[in-house]
Amino acid sequence: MGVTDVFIGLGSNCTSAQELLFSACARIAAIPGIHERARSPIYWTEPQGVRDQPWFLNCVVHVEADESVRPIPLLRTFLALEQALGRKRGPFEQRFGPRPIDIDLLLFGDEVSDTPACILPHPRMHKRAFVLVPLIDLAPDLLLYGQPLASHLAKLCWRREGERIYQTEDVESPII
Ligand code: PH2
Ligand code: MG
Ligand code: MG
Repeated sequence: MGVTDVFIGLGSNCTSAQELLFSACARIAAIPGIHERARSPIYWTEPQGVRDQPWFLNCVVHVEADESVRPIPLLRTFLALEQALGRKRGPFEQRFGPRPIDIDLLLFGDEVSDTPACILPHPRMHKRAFVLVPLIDLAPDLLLYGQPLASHLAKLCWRREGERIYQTEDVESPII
């Protein structure tokens, strides 16, 4: 069977965002059965979904998972890591709002899943320049829904200035 290539999206818009991303990366690399392959650069990204909040730091991590790792338990581990790093979930936390850390499972090999517990590929990744740009840094040849990542990016209204990624929401196909 061998190993599976897994891509993970990380985001934070707290004052200590960079430390939180580094800390999350270290904790992900320490998960049994996971081996880190590469980290993208960290980008400053314009908030999507809820516009009126601080800019985010985002990056993508590529890990290899051995056969002992499955997507749903891995998602549970990510939730526990988010909590350990100070994330609260509950009625007072705004969907798409500010957060100390968000750890999203983007791709688990070629697996496709549409259950409430686990949607793969991540359902909004193809609409988000803050995911596609760092993912292209790591895996420029990857296909998503049979198309190159760059062709998904080309459909978005975005621009890059150095490490900054701006994205204007497309009213025809809202990101939410
Ligand atoms: N995460 C969200 C909502 N909006 N915007 C940016 N730029 N980066 C994020 O990581 C992000 C977001 C919900 O997970
Ligand atoms: Mg997210
Ligand atoms: Mg999340």
